[in-house]
Amino acid sequence: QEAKGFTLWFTGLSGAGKSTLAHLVAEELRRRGRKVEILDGDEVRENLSKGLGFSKEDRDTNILRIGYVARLLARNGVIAIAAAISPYRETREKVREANGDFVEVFVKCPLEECIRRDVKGLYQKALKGEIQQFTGISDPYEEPLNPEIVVETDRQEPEESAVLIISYLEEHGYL
Ligand code: GGZ
Repeated sequence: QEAKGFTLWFTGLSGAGKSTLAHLVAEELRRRGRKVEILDGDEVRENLSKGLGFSKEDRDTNILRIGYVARLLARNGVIAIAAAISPYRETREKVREANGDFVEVFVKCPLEECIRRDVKGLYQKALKGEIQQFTGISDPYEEPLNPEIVVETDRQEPEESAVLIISYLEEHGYL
């Protein structure tokens, strides 16, 4: 009997560490013989969501598309890992309802730390007004109220956060 798929959903600010964690967790899950796909916001936006912007409507469309693909994968035994800002609580909840087995990971990092890291230089541009509707600067981020898992990337190494996530999955019968 094939292992059951599910949706592992990373939400958090740009630069909080969603992609890094998604890849670390994916690596460990594959090591355990599981099938995994990563749906990363900025990659999805080059393919499935090409042409979408950052209005609430476009972000919601992006998130519902990612949720839909994750659903198709999960029902075929794949662990679908989504890593997208997904700033709107209600939209994340819609995906949760639609997908069933859904584990929300809040990748928590203070805005100040994301600005300090500024891996891609986007925060500087947003602060100067060169990018509009930038999450955390000029656009909202609604923190999850009851995420299954919270990792604090300004206080934990990525490896520690990954271990917490894997442990949660083990303890709750996903692995
Ligand atoms: C937020 C933006 C924006 C604006 C470009 N707001 O850290 P990154 O660079 O690589 O990831 C961010 C990505 C956000 O795409 P998502 O699909 O995750 O967003 S959402 O879930 O809200 O649909 C960031 C970059 O695109 N980026 N402009 N205005 N992030």
